[in-house]
Amino acid sequence: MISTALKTDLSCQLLNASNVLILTHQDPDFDAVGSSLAWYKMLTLHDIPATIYIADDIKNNFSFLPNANLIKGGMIRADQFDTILVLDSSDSSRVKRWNDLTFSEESVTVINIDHHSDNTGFGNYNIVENVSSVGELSFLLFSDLGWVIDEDIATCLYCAILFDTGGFMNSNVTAQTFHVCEHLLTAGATHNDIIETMYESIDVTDYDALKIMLSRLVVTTGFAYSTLPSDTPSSAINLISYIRRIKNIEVAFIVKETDAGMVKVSLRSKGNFNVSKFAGLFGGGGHFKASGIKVTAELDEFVQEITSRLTESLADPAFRL
Ligand SMILES: [Mn+2]
Repeated sequence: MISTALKTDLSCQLLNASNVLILTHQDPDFDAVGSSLAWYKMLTLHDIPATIYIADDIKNNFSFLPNANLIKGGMIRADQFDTILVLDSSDSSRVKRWNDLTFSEESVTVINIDHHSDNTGFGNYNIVENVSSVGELSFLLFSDLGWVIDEDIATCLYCAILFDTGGFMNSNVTAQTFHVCEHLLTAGATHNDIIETMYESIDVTDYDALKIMLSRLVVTTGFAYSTLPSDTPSSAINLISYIRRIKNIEVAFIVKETDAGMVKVSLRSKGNFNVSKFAGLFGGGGHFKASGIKVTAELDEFVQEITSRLTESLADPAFRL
């Protein structure tokens, strides 16, 4: 529960802000971008100037979201803003180019709104709740503050929730999630259009990565994984969901080799194994059932290490609820 005092402080800070910078995590997903656009529109409706800055080259699959064309990329100086709103990021280090923003901590107020259990509380205000998505959390804040949700905001928040719940299939879905979605559909989000745009508009080249992933799939006791070499084309498809659906496994993961001698790992848990804690062994983190790792390593060596540590950890009760 967010305290009334915190909500009052938040609305005071935002309503008195002269210029708000909205940021989110690197490699942004629909929760990150949808929530950013929802906050942008809500602040604009309150005559609060706001800018969304995302340093990544974001894929055009977000382009159907209202105002997505206004997202700024490239470089930005943060000293023209008095408030920085960071969404869906467990730590400021998750924001690409955070250190290049060059602002003075005395003159800028940082508001951290997130739903990751390992959030470091890096903001001057920290609103961190264990809900499905920042989309859901943003709706709760808007409605508590009496801020009316228009059709654009409803669409953005609905996409955010839909994505982070895996189309309402993930364990983070609660009765409250559906309650929030009921309000968003009433406010003008269109379920059928959003489903078609997000899930039934796959570019056939996106299947190239899926073919590679499936051809390298390994299923073993307790877990299944695949590896993607650095020349694998990027894909808008949620590849790991294909692995997670295999029966009799507790953990699914994908190790992706990146160009700079690094590997990126996405992990999912189906049972009571804590993949956030496991990712922590490699300096990663995230949620209990969904986490990530990014380290400098060679692909094959890393796969050997992570599979042997996962076998050990699956047998260790310390990694379970
Ligand atoms: Mn999220």
